[in-house]
Amino acid sequence: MSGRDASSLETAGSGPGIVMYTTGTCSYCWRARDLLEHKGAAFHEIRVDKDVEQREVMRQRSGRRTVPQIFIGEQHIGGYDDLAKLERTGKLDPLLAPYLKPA
Ligand SMILES: N[C@@H](CCC(=O)N[C@@H](CS)C(=O)NCC(=O)O)C(=O)O
Repeated sequence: MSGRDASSLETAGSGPGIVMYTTGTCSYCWRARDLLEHKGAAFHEIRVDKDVEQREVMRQRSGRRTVPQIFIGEQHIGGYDDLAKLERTGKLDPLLAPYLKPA
């Protein structure tokens, strides 16, 4: 396993941040990226199509094989559908609050 798995992606004072495992050609990844950008959230993207070790890290962490897989802090959110459901039900904003980019 590489030394730069997501658990090492600390940002000052805010834990591991938002991590999204993606590939370059995945439409669900584009939608998830758009939603997080629209919200003004800072996130780190890990391209598992370019890094097979990170694909394995994603599988181990999430128990899933599809992309995207999104983590907010230590919490596994799931894919785009799961992210969108949080948004629809008003639960996303509180989760993103610690990770908003400065205005
Ligand atoms: N319901 C999932 C669907 C994700 C999905 O189907 N992703 C495709 C790429 S766009 C994928 O990973 N396909 C590979 C596979 O199914 O193993 C979500 O909303 O994230």
